[in-house]
Amino acid sequence: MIDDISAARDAALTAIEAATTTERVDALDTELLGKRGDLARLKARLGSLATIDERRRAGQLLNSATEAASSALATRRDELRRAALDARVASERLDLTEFASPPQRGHEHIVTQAWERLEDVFIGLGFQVAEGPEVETDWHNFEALNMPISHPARSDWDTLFVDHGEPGRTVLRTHTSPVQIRAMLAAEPPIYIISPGRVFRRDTPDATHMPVFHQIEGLVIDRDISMADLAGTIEAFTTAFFGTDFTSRLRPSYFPFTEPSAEFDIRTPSGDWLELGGCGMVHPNVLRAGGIDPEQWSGFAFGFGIDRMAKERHAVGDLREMFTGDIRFAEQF
Ligand code: FA5
Repeated sequence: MIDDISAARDAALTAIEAATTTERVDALDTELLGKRGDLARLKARLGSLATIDERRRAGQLLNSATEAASSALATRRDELRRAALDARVASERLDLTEFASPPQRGHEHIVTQAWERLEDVFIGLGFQVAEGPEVETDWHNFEALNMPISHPARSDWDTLFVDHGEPGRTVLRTHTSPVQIRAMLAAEPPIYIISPGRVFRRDTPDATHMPVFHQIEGLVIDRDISMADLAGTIEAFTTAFFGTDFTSRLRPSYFPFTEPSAEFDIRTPSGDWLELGGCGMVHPNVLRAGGIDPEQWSGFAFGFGIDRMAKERHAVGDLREMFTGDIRFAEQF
């Protein structure tokens, strides 16, 4: 009897394990646990056992076999249901990836590209990058740069004023040159800095002018610096930035904060000359305003228009095209 129960139990568990459909599990449920099932038949034979002890042992074994079969049926039913559900979910899943275009990486605007490239070129020449505020005091933007309040050269910069403090004394910086003063006041010479940034003027937009544009300032203060150092630096920069199809020239000019002063022009491969910026030897009054003794130190400074450099590098016809925000324009570069 004991052996029969064990055998019936093992056969039941093997059959349940082998069931591959829920219908088969339902059929096994009736077959094994139903009134005419194997286990029920064994139960009917319990009465034929000789002793109470034998009956008790066989009864316990039969109960545990019934429980094992019933829990195996429940487990198998669950497994099969879950597998059926997974198969349905998988078959009904919509794969939309083929309809979506792959994500595209953007890139920097050509002015930012030029800005970063300029930094790279000058860092390679040994310069450090300095920063200054876009809202400036009249003193940093003009006065310390050798343009006292009555100086006629102030009108060369069509200044935008900020309504702050004493009227007319706070400006949107018209050039990056005030960073020269800030750099001199912040550190002892030797100074080798560049400072790229945004500047503002009441200029009417045209092919080469914008009211908001970008400049890069350069300042070198050291012992025995001469105009030859300035020319050499500008030449090295022109080839590094534009390549060897471009040439540059320095043309005598006037700025209140440099003496002598020059205009820096480049010749494009098409043969046109384009003014990129001003430069010159730092005026002694500017050195003094920056707390530097002009008897001991000398230096040069320059200020170039970054937007015009980007325009030339990419042969863009009109500066205004660069700031329309039209993605079709930006994507070309
Ligand atoms: C200056 O702003 C001087 N601070 C440059 C300087 C620095 C001279 C250090 C000496 C020593 P200027 O106003 O010429 O100079 O402007 C310099 C350059 O900025 C111009 O050559 C041009 O390339 C660019 N620029 C000027 N105005 C505009 C504008 N409205 N739109 C775009 N670029 C401009």
